Amino acid sequence: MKSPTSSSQTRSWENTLERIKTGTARVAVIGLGYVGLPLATAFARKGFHVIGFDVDSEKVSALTDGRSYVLDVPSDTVAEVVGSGAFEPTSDAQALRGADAIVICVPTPFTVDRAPDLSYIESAAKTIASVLEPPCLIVLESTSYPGTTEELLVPILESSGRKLHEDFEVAFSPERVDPGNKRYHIENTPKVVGGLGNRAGDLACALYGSVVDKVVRVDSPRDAEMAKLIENTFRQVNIALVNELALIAKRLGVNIWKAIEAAASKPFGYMPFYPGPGVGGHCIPIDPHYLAWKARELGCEISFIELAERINQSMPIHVVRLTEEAVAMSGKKLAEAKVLILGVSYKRDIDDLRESPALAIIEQLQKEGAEISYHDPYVPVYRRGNIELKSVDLTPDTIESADCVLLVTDHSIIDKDLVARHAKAIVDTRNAFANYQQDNIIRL
Ligand code: SAJ
Repeated sequence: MKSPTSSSQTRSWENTLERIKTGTARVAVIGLGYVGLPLATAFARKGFHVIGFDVDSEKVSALTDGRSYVLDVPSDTVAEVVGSGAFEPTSDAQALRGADAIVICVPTPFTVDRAPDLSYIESAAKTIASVLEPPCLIVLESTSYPGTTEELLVPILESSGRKLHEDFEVAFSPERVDPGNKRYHIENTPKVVGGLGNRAGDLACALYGSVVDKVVRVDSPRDAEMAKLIENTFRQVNIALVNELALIAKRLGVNIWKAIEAAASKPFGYMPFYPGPGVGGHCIPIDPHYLAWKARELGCEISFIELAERINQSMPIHVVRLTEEAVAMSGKKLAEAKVLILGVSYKRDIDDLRESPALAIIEQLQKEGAEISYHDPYVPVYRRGNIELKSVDLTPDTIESADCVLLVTDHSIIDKDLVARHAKAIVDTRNAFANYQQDNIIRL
């Protein structure tokens, strides 16, 4: 690892660019979650001295001990970069002093009334303002509406008395981390980068160019902020469309999954999306809403996103009605039925529960009196409000004792043969039982 910049070395924008290009810059990453940790370790493995800042001391101590809590970052990688000194996890903001570049990777959830919650960005910006030593490039990665970098981040940084374009530069670069994706990772996923001004763009492109194969430079942070929202609104709207088509197909007696498979044979002008029990995750249910919120602020009509939200949010209730149909096969009503749910995370082969459709499904089933158990090898304990459940083993007994097995998340590891052999009734919301023709399967 090359020696990090000591604060005594002369620091100028030219030197900053040079240090970035030669991999000797001090790079800080604020927020060490599923976005920040892979980025921090990627920079560290390229030889940069990386300060990883997080307010969660448990995260910092796990990393210091060489342990990872992010599915896609092996503990060996953490141990390697922490052991070599290339990566310095900390909760001490003073460690950010002297950084040539600081990347903000903090959450942007909703507030209680479903408005953008920018409090994490504000807090990170205030932390930076308190230790900012010029010259420093600050890059925002957290997804937010177009204008956030200029309208929110810059004023907070300038509250330190430092001046934009003199003491600091800013850019936006959307995260494109897809948890559990075995094919795409930081290095081989093209990175969109938009600097506020040419120097910011040059610096940010050089920074990301040192770790990713392809940098896609755009003219401004707004362009980059908008690109991200286009990507995820595209997904949300198309998932809602195929969910609505699935409801129509069922009435038409059409197997939607087979129809989609046929449509996907078209080599151009089509991209398959699949119906499901609803839309979970930290991106798709949330990012488009940030755009809709800003559009409404500007007085723009934006009906697509609201309609897509309504349709996607209605799917869990539709699934509960299918479950009611399934338990009726045993002559039961939901209020007296036992339902075994397979998979509660928001998508297959990951452990993330955020906005998972299973949350709404469990809540509604319990509201209607059903007795719930679940099996999810990735989620050993399910806690929500006053509900606490433990994942049960998938055995002939646990399957047979349920009036219905409801598959919400199609983890690859789930033994479908065992379920098909022992279930009284199955509700399949993911076409996981496509190859099983038994008549006790109700499909979305
Ligand atoms: N879903 C469907 N039908 C589909 C696709 C997804 O019902 O055809 C559901 C999933 O089950 C899940 C939710 O939608 O509950 C979101 O799924 P997702 O595949 O979009 O996965 P995410 O939320 O992890 O989205 C991420 C996003 N990555 C970033 O924002 C950086 C998204 O832009 C990626 O396109 C997506 O991963 C991906 O392609 O896997």
